[in-house]
Amino acid sequence: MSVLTSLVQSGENGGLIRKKTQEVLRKAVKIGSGIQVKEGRSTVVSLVGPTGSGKTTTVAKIAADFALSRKMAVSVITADTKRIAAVYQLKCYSQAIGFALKAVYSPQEIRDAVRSDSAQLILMDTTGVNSLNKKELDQLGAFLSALGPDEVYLLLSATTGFKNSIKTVNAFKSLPVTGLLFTKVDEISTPGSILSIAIKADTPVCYLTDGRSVPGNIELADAEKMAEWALRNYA
Ligand SMILES: Nc1nc2c(ncn2[C@@H]2O[C@H](COP(=O)(O)OP(=O)(O)OP(=O)(O)O)[C@@H](O)[C@H]2O)c(=O)[nH]1
Ligand SMILES: [Mg+2]
Repeated sequence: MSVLTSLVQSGENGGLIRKKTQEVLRKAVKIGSGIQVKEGRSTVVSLVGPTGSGKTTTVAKIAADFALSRKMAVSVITADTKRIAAVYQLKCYSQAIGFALKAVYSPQEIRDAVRSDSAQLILMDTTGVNSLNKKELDQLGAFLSALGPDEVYLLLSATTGFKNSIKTVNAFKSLPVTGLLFTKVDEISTPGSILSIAIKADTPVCYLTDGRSVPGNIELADAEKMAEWALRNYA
């Protein structure tokens, strides 16, 4: 039995210790406010991350939230033109949800696409990056420089685990990441590891996703809830 388990289970004091521990954890994790749409100009947000971390699905979820629930003009730019069917995947969502979609092949095309786009929210999907590959990271960096984003969210799959997630966070430090977005939270039984990653990364957590449904299965990060998760196994 771990020290924490025995403490939170220690008779009358257990509840108090649990409450205090939760409070410490809640204060230790940074939480971002999520996308704040600007007045009078487009707000530009890019999702980046390792291959298969959920970037395209999450772009569609965010696009659906802003276009359908908030009735805003949304457009999506995809810089993922290498993988077979990558553009097709977004095209299906764009038709179902009703957002404009543009594929770009170079940093110059990104500049032109943003300049000629008047949508309230512009989202950019990107190619999955192998964080051990500096060339791929540099290429992504060039695309982000051309985009000039307000926010860049690094997507981490909750299934990846602490060590590899921190390696990814460190590798992406060369890019202008403004927040973390954890995906696939529904696939793990110990979501407390997310809290450890967030605290170690010292970067605000903005959103969590917990399923494959589009629209839906995305919510703003909540420190209270995350701290509660961390202690779930110490009931
Ligand atoms: N369970 C679960 N699956 C998810 C979630 N988000 C995405 N997925 C699934 O994860 C897989 C990969 O999602 P994509 O959105 O294609 O990931 P990606 O990062 O765009 O992948 P690449 O473009 O190949 O790098 C798909 O099968 C999605 O349905 C989530 O929150 N929970
Ligand atoms: Mg993708």
